[in-house]
Amino acid sequence: MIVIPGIEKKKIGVYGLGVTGLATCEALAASGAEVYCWDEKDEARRKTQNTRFAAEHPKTWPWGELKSLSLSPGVPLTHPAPHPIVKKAHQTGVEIIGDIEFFARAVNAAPEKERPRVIAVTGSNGKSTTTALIGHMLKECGKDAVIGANIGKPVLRLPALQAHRVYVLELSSFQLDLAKTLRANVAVLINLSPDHIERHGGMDGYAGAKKRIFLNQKDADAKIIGVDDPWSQTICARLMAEHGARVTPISAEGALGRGVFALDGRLYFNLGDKSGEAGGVSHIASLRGRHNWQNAAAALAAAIAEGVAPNVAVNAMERFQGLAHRMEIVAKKGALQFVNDSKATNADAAAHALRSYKDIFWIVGGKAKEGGVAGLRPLMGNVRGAYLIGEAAREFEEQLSGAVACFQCGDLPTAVARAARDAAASGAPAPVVLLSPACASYDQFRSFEERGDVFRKLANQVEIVNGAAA
Ligand code: UMA
Repeated sequence: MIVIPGIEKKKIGVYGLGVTGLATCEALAASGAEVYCWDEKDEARRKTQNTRFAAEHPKTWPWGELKSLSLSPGVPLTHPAPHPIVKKAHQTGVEIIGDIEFFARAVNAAPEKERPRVIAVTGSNGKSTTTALIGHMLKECGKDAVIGANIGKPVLRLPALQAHRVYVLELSSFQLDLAKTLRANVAVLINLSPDHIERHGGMDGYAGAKKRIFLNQKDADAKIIGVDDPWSQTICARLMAEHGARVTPISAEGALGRGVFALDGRLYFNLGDKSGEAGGVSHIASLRGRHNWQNAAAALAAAIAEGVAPNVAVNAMERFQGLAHRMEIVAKKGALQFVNDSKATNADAAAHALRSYKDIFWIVGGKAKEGGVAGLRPLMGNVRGAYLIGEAAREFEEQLSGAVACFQCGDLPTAVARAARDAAASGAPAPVVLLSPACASYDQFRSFEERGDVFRKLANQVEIVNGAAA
């Protein structure tokens, strides 16, 4: 656990008691603070029974004495409208921060020689894979690397600060909005495409939150940024104008005069004082597809910034197992593969999987995001059928109509059964039943993880008898 200095006997409010809120309460209480916490759900509040921070309605909090309000990332800060707790904090002059800011304050309070290193990773897609890959490579090189934050393990639950430790953090736009003094020794912005727009009031607000990853960096700190989309390119151009050689552009689309890039699954670095080929990744199952080559290029740039030799870093990638719910092969039945890409909660993310396989039997739908799936029509050449589920099913059928055969399935068990039956009967040499929903999961599941776990279970229950799914 991270101990936060300077908050002993201070009164601090914590709003939202999911994984972030509970970890924050624990760390604050262990650091000597007086914690006031609340969650709108009974079930979440119950988790504070018999703790040092029993939930108490914000109406009774000592607002005049509160030092800070720690907000969970899921609580709206500005859009679509500030949450009432945010308004209350503004009215009473209480600062609003998040768990990442407490971590930053703990790191900033450490004497320079004892300060651990921080690698912060963000982007619209691929940030979990890149974070895990950086952590994996550093560990293989004998470093004491720990990974956390948006990837699932709340930052304040990570092991205590130590000088030799490297904290590799995946940060969301919500978390970045609530972090004010975080300084990353290495900051990575992989890519930008529209996501969480409703929470940031538009693309400008979203990109503004994402570029906060570079906030507070010193000139010598590494600034790594993708240049394969127009929004990241604009941020990169501004950073280069200010910081020149400490900016490392990355690309999976073409060679760069300066930077780290992937060409046909091979990684190259061109960093002024050193340049060359680091090795190939196209044969690594967990790094399949061009989008993963972008992640690999970003991770390689971060490893180089941490002093790892490029060929050693790429060699370590060979043993990277990948993450659950990201193009994860969960079952194989003869030639038929079941791929769980439940983390693909928007069309852009689903596009990666749709480009990576042929003869896809695609399970898609859930709670739709802005823009839907109309933009995926050009990829339907790889798709034999779309098996539609959830709230978005009718709307998606209209958007895909004429580009691919659509089947209304309602729920995931029905979709898996139909897709598996059709895939087994298709005669395709290597058919793939792919769950890549391009949607949030909340209409039918508690989370994308639960949706992926249900898919894994269903896929393993499918039986192929005489070439047909039973
Ligand atoms: N709550 C309220 N009022 C509100 C909103 C939420 O009381 O207005 C309560 C809910 O009842 C619930 C709790 O707050 O009990 C949930 O808090 P939360 O939504 O902030 O979620 P956590 O459980 O704390 O998980 C968060 C991240 N979730 C979000 O940002 C939505 C997790 O990222 C992250 O792994 C975790 O912190 C640890 O850092 C998930 C995610 O979907 C995976 N992230 C988004 C993404 O990757 O696109 C940003």
